[in-house]
Amino acid sequence: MLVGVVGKTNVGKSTFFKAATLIPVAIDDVPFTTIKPNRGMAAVRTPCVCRDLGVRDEPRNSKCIDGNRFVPVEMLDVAGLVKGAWKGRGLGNQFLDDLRQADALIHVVDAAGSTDEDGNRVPPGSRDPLEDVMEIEEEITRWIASILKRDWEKSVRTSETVRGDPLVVLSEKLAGLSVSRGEVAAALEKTGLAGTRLSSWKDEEINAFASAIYALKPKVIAANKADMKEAEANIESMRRSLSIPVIPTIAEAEVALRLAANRGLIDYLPGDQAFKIRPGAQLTSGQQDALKRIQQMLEKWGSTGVQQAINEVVLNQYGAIVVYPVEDVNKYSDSKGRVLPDAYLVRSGTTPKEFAYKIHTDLGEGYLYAVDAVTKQRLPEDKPLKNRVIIKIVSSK
Ligand SMILES: Nc1nc2c(ncn2[C@@H]2O[C@H](COP(=O)(O)OP(=O)(O)O)[C@@H](O)[C@H]2O)c(=O)[nH]1
Ligand SMILES: [Mg+2]
Repeated sequence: MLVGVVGKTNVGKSTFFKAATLIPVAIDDVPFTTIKPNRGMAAVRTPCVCRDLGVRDEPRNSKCIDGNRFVPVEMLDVAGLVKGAWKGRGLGNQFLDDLRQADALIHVVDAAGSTDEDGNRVPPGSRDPLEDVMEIEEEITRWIASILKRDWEKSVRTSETVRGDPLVVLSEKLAGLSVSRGEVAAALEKTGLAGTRLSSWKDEEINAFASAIYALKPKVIAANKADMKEAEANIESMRRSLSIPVIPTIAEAEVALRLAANRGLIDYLPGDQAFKIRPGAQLTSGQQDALKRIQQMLEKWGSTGVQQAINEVVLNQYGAIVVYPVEDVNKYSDSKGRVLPDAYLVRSGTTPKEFAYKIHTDLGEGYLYAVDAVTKQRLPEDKPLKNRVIIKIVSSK
């Protein structure tokens, strides 16, 4: 799965991305610093099954620290969207095209209101971040509508050949946007357009449908720059007005904490509510001051919010579960004896057979049956997997 980090310029997208992946990327005040999309691996933090089972694991595709399994998820840092992007303004459609592949979105806003609509610096408090939320939603919705409107007459004709059912035609048009047929059906229901003929659709119907499609995209708002005093009131007002989760974030502080932890100066895991300076850590007075300030922010907000935003969008909004495939159901290990080597994120509803295909086409094609390693019971091939299941797949290939 792929999480896209979207938002206006200068709100802290690249800082968020760097914090989440700790890949050094260009961080700058200049608009369009991030011209090429950056891809990296972030992680979801989940309680590892190793503690429940009382085993010592040896992760390969993921990390387990103090009983926390960090499961990888791909992340894309997209350059700042600007108003009119859907018409090709700024780097326009390039941003939007990058977003096609995203299964879920983290929409970063400047909660302190310190950047204007084009991402230029303004005194904190002068911009209402709610407007940024609305504008980006508007851009993405218009963009979806513009894709639908391409070759509209042809789509209408094609839809008539499939008994006027728009579902097939619309699904095909949106297939490149990581929008499933089920989502198209849900958007048709929600807008009351199910069962109508495309030939009867005007701009209004197309726009309403595009908006419903965007509403289905799993997303959260990362209310960034929460360290600035102007942010608090804006966060409250966004929470009142929006139906999606608003998570206060301090991306800059998360970068500092992860770097300090990587250098062995502090004990800190992404998502923690506090950190500890390690005994004997050599800190400059500047570092000490910075850590003190960060400590105060953590006390105020509970965390830097970066890990929380990733977890929220992947686990709760997208609905991912964690699955641990193994070879040996007694040792919970792979063929080389590594205990609980891998953890995968898949969307809830995924069946054992679908999961087999996700790991390897051969495993899916040769699928015979699957076993729950804990209960040793066979799992029905068409029943959704449960979160944190440890599964052995038996395949003829
Ligand atoms: N106060 C504050 N500033 C931040 C935070 N995160 C990023 N910034 C600053 O915001 C500016 C833009 O950051 P950048 O990540 O390049 O934004 P992007 O254009 O959205 O990718 C930089 O000056 C960052 O240092 C934060 O959590 N708090
Ligand atoms: Mg950037």
